[in-house]
Amino acid sequence: MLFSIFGSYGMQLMSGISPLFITKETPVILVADDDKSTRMLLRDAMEKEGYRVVEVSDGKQCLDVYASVKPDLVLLDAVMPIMDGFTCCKQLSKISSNFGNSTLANPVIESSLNTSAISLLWNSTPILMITGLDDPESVDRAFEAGATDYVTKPIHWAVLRQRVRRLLQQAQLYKQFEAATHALHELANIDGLTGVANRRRFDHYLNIKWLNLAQEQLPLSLILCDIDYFKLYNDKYGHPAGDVCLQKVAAVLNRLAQRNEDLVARYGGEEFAVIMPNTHAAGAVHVAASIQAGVRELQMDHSESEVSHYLTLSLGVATTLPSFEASSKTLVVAADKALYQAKAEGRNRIILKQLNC
Ligand code: GH3
Ligand code: MG
Ligand code: MG
Repeated sequence: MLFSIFGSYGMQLMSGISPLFITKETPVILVADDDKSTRMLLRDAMEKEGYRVVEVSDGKQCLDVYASVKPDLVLLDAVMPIMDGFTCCKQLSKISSNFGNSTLANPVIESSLNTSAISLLWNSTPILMITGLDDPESVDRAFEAGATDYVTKPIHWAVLRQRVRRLLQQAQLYKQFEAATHALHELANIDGLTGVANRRRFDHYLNIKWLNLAQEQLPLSLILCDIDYFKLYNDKYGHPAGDVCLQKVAAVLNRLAQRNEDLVARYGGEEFAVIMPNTHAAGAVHVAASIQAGVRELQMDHSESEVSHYLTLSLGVATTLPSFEASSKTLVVAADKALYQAKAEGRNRIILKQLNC
């Protein structure tokens, strides 16, 4: 496996230090140094290790190519014309921490695993500074600028090899950690069948929005919708077809609840919810009507239904002005009552309950 990973560099790699990390792609090293002969020596040493090398001759060029090269590690000279290594390092740290933040945006998981602290340590592509400056002030400046490690010239090649290797391993471990966190986030918050938020995420999000909107004195709307005669649908067309039906209904909801802050969730078996922050009753009923129409337009045969030849939904809509005295439960109870009434009055319809607004 390792030979296919490192391709034509495999034999040279084996003559160096032992190959420990397993990656499908050859690591890419971005070398920024204004001295051509140093760049050539670095390229030679890195290629011998099995890495791919991209060279630039100053900090500005390094920033320019960074996004397209997507290096696994940057070897950065401190003293260069146009833009020095310290300035470049600062900019690079900013860019890569912005990339990293988006992957850890979930508050539930982030707080429970304290990943934010870890991401602060390892949220970027490692930057190894190589320089003739070894006075304490320059070393401090390099780390303050965001360098991950520091070696001085003349280069001790065995040390450099080991440092590069260790930094690449750590970066890769961090990526694996991020992927695992992402998978955990999916498991904890996403409904496996339909891909929309699950009940846990629904509860969490509703509570957060309740408090935010109580503070801002803005309305909060909730739609609860339930497929009509779904038991009969399963009985007639089979459980797998019922599953496909749930996926299609979820897709309609996702398409039609368009606002940034809207959240579509699977509330229970064949019941879905849409949380709509900062939405008045009229707006919520409008969305509910478009959802009802969207499901009708799927024209999914439902020969056992007593209200239509096609699959239909009953929808309960509730709107309120959240307050710190009441809890988000009141909104759920109101939407549930509205849904119950929609069922009782004949199904395939929308009922609205407004609370205190
Ligand atoms: P109503 O119009 O009153 O809502 O009637 P209904 O038959 O839709 O409601 P009921 O609560 O009696 O039945 C719900 C059905 O939903 C029964 C259950 O098997 C089905 N169901 C719940 N979760 C799933 C699922 O994940 N997949 C499938 N295929 N069916 C599910
Ligand atoms: Mg139902
Ligand atoms: Mg039901």
